[in-house]
Amino acid sequence: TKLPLSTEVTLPNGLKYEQPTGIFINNEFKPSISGRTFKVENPSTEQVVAEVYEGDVEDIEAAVDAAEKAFKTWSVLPPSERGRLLTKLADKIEENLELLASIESTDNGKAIALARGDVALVAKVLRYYGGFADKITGTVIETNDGHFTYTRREPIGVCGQIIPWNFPLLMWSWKVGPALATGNTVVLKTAESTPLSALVASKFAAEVGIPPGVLNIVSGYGKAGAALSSHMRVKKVAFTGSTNTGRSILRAAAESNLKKTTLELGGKSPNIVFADADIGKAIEMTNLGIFYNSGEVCCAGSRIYVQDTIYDKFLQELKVRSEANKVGDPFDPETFQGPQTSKTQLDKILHYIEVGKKDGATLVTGGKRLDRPGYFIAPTVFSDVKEDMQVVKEEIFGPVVTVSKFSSVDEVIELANNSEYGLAAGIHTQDVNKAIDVSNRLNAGTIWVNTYNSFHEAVPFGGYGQSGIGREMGEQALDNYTQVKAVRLAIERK
Ligand code: TXE
Repeated sequence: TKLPLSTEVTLPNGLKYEQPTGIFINNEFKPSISGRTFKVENPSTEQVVAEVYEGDVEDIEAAVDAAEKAFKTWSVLPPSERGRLLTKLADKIEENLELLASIESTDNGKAIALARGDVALVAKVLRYYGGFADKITGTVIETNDGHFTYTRREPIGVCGQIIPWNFPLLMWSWKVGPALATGNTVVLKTAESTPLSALVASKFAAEVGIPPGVLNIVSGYGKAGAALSSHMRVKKVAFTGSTNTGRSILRAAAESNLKKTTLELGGKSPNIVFADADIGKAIEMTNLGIFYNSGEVCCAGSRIYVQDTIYDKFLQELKVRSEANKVGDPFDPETFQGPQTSKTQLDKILHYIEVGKKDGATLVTGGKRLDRPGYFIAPTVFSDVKEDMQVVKEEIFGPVVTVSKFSSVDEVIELANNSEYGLAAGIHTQDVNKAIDVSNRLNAGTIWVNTYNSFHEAVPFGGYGQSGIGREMGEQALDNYTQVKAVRLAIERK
């Protein structure tokens, strides 16, 4: 029997809604061409929430056809009209905040309070880029050589976008907002473990009047993503996910049509606590830095460096603080940490915990799966680590942090920068001079001083080193989705 194109879902908090299940092309949900489907699991209960159609190469083809056709009209629409539609979509997302947040908590497993924050930021991102739509301008360049010269910033064409499962709807907005504002059209592939919210939000996009073919969504696995990154008619690809997959996307882009590529990849971000920090606040922010979103954050502060004179006290307080994090049902308003998003992620993290123990790190707290259904892991802190241990070098992407000791500023900068990644870094100090000096010397795309995981739609985000290429959010993201044309007119004096 064929899967219906919409199914009624009752979420764990009792909310009922209609979940679209199809591939979203030309503002319509359709079965995948192969007819194949896959099941979506609630990681808190290990139960199936819904089933959706699985897109593959041929669905990507159909979506690219639709996006290419829509580009002809969308790209030349008065920009304010594109802005108006994005703003309307932002309003619609906000009106449905509770539903979308509940879907995120069910599908990804994140605590409901965090999910509400995600969806609120989704609306802000769309509104921010909606506001930019009619403010994208070229320049006139005075060359004083008998020419009139100006530039235009033009959209690129069909954009392929591939997103992960840790912030399903937020990643959707970071990709879709700037692409649509600048006049591009989109084929977006969601992550196989979290396809639900993007389908609902895309239905809203159609409802507010975004024309058919402008935004197309394909649920599916890596193969569908690979079809996008190697597609000859996709002119730009944007990806968030693992560094390895990022590499294969860049390779596919190079081997196909040299499509413009932006990548937002992994990290192993240092979080530095100086002896002159407000220790209470530093504990809050290092705790939040790693355990926020169950540690499934690309910029998680997964390496804590503490100055030697406060090290013992800090470690003891962090142990107490992390043990106070409420881990459990994401719909409990008190919950801070939900389950890991999938069995695969759970197993990967538990493996790293074993490796850390075997390598001789001291397990200060946590280190185990909770004895209940769902993929829950106790907040885990390692101390007595060596810099070359796997748990210090590699991205674990879970609630696992290492704590090391340092004595001088120069030493901690060397330790912090000793990573192939460079997504973010945290500094905790009450000395402004030190904060600025250390910020200047750290190799990271974002530096948080006396805070952590603090995002804003106007602030660019992205990585140094192998953490990625390009910046998302802020004005910078508009560069990813526009290309500059220079026009030179010879002036004849008659
Ligand atoms: O990532 P993948 P996975 C890291 C984190 C995590 C690890 C593995 O360390 O434990 O990656 O997670 C699609 N061509 N991050 O396996 O494979 C895939 O379907 C094109 C960090 O989930 O990178 C999904 O939509 N696309 C990260 C997306 O890529 C392909 C967030 C991400 O999956 C593809 C997620 C291919 N060949 C994981 N193969 C962050 N930076 O926030 C897979 N995909």
